[in-house]
Amino acid sequence: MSLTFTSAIQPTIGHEIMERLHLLAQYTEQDGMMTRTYLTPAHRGAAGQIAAWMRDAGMTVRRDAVGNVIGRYEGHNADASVLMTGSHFDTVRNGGIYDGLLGILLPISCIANWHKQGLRFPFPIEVAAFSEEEGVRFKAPMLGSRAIAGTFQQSVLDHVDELGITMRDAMKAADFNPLQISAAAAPRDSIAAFVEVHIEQGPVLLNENLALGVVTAIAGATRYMLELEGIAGHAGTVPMHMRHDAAMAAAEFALFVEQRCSHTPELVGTIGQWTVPNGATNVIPGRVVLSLDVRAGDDAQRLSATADITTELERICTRRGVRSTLKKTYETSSAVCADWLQQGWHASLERNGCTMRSLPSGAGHDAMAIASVAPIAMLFVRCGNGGISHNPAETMAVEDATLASDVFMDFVEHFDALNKNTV
Ligand code: HGY
Ligand code: MN
Ligand code: MN
Repeated sequence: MSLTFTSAIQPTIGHEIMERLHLLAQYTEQDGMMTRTYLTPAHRGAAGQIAAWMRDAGMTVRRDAVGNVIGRYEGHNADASVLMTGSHFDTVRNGGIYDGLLGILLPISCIANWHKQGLRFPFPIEVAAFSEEEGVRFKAPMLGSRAIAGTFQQSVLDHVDELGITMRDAMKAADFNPLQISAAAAPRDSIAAFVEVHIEQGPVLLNENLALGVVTAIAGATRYMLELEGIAGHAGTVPMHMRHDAAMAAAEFALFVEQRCSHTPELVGTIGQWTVPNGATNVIPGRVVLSLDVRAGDDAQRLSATADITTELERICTRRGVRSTLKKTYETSSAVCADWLQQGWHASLERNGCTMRSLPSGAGHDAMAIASVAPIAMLFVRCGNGGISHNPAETMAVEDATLASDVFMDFVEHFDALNKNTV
């Protein structure tokens, strides 16, 4: 869909970003909804379009072994540590078109703006379009940014998708070499800083009528896949007290997760997937497969909650005569944003007439993965529709895209001085 501009409206950088966000949305694997999972044809199409926009903006483009698309805008000193920015271009199923993509397209449009002016910096800038962050297809998130951080776990290559295809085979089918993943890691100390622009995915900025905010820390998370095995049986003949009903065990477990996570600020627990394989109306569920996602800004809170939840799971299963198999698929500590980078964002907000607002991120981001090899910071952009995200109703305003671009360009234009002040 291309946005038509009346002569009255002067196209801004925000208009270009919004138009491209809508153009990229055509690369989906489910008609009528935004679903772009790792290494599907839709994913490949989006990667090609992003690479083309990077080249048009004066960048050289490379793809690494896990499919990250990395645009490089050379500076005056090619040996200087790089200022890296970027985000992910995969989506959840039936998600929004801004999550991740804003953090790729906004820097590309800003670099195109500098390129038009022939402006270069003392350092190179890299825009990383991370190939996989949501963890939808292979149940392990942040595969792209972990590869660059050098923390990719080889065991994930054996994870299978819903068709039983391993990540390893999916990579080979897409002409990527799993044996080359370790070569994707950024050389030590090669990244001066990683800064990510992302929609807030929450209501804080919207409720305070603020367009932008600076992230203080990103909540840590633990994810599991849980299989409950009871005894399938005839729905009409097995008395209630004689059942080993896997779905009822799951229901009691789910209500405990909700109760345990409801009394601590910033502690959340979510069962996002819940299936009764081969279930039928007239069969007592013998098997249930669930996902569990527990997060908190404070790592001790999260670990205390996961300990209580796993203890309660054993109690429920013992009492109901149901077997459980709990597999941790992901765990990451909370990541703190570097003070000096936060100050840099605040200075750019102030120079652009914005109110200073700091806030934590309950959502996970690629910045958490890169935090193991470089100082990180994030700029949040207001969401509309109550701040909803991971939902087709996700939205943001073109004016906020323009303001975020102005602040991002200001931040980069002042980065060299900022970086020098830290040595
Ligand atoms: O799950 C998250 O927080 C992120 O959207 N991947
Ligand atoms: Mn997301
Ligand atoms: Mn995201």
